Amino acid sequence: MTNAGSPAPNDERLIVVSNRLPLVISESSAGEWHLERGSGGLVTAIEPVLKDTSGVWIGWPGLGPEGLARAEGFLETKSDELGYRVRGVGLTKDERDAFYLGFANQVIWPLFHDFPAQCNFDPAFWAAYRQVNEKFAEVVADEAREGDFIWSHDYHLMSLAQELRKRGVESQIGFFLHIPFPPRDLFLKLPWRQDVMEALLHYDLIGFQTDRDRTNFINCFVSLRPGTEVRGSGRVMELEFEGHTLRVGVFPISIDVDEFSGPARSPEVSERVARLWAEFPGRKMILGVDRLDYSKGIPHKLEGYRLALARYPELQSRVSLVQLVVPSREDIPEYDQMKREIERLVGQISGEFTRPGWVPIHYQYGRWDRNELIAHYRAAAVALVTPLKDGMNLVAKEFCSASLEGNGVLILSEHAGATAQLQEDAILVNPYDVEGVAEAIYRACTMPDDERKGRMQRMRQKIRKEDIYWWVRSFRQAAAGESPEEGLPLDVYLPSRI
Ligand code: GDG
Repeated sequence: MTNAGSPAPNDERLIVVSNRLPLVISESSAGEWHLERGSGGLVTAIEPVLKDTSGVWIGWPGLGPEGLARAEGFLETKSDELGYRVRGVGLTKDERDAFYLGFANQVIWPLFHDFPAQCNFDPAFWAAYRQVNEKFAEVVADEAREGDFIWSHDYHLMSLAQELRKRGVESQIGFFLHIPFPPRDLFLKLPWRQDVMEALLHYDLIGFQTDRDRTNFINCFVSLRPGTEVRGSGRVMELEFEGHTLRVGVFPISIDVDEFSGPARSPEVSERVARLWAEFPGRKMILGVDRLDYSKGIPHKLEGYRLALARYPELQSRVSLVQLVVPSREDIPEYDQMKREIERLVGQISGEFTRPGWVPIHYQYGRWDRNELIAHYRAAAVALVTPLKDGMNLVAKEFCSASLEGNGVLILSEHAGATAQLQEDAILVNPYDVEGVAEAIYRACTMPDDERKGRMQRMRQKIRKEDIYWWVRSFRQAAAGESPEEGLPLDVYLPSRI
């Protein structure tokens, strides 16, 4: 894993702070603690840096304050095994409800994903958000030493730096926003827009997924802080306001490519891929993998598929859509309504098109294990990734990395962050345009072999060039005031490329 931490910008200790720890701990009825480790590219890329710098990861371990107090000894022992320290922030059920389900997921998530009508601007949510950010800051401030670099993640922790400064922490503090940053007119709907901007100003570096998000942020910042001087261009820019300099950068997140291409090659996955192909004889598998969320545009996608089958009858019997919907935020009522709407549409497609020997849609609500997911990526002829809005969308990159035959076609929403990097070789769609989606499905399913291979090869190269290790290095370099490692040219999505 040497490529993960080197070249390190310096040997400063890294403190990572995220809403959730990369592990979940639970207590059995016999009072024994159990730990389940998280996986995924972010954890894989950050863990080696934490180990190299004797770093710490701070977050919520899924426990309340009392549970956490009882689990402290267990966490310490586990820290030795992990090779870096983990520290928990215990949250009560009320805090969790108002901070996480409330402010984070009923205010910021819908607003930043262009769904203002889904927002519940309950003032109690904002109060809880501040309070929980203070709680996180208490733990981080207790941990932080001079010379540390504190890296806070995502929309749950926008006030963290402000709370840390109040507690006298002078270390460099960086923030990465995993979700989009909204355009000015949307952000201005937030009743606490000034407070949120003020809070963000206390960071030294803010990273965004795309140039579009950064531009939105700068526009909001300048509107709310007239007199701001905007300096520079390229990957990292500077905002100067009343003597404070805030650096703002573009760092598209990615994956550890080998974590997908490696298992995709394994005998177990290869055997599963062969069985999947046998289950779809003479048919192309179109794959959709989405968390249950309105931002993922699953009903729009199903409408597009239905129209493709109706408008291009030659696709009937020749393609099948495998759609996995992964349970998420089940405590929020709107998510349950959306699930019912998805199931109604699946039923409609099945009822309209199924015939002996052919099932047009295979719908699953659940979670696959990693190898099952990778087998589907590799077996699929087409991936249908059509979020209405998405910070990046890692499924798109994972599909390309596992597409070993190199002939899969990626249909990608214009409104996913991944479009900035993959726009030349994916088939781009506006997910609101059902006819456009239907046409893209037809085009993907009838694309000549050479074209499919060329497009996929170029996308795989790009994903490898700016992988998750590049992402960690370049963010840390920018935070240390160095020029970040060169990546692909900063690309802005151009609708004319469709
Ligand atoms: C946020 C932003 C941004 C999915 N189904 C299964 C499964 N997954 C894994 C995928 C992928 C991850 O979940 C989903 O990542 P996304 O990027 O698509 O979306 P969010 O969860 O909304 O993440 C997003 C991301 O942060 C990173 O910055 O890209 O825009 O919203 O890794 O593989 N994994 C397994 N079984 C499944 O059934 N094992």
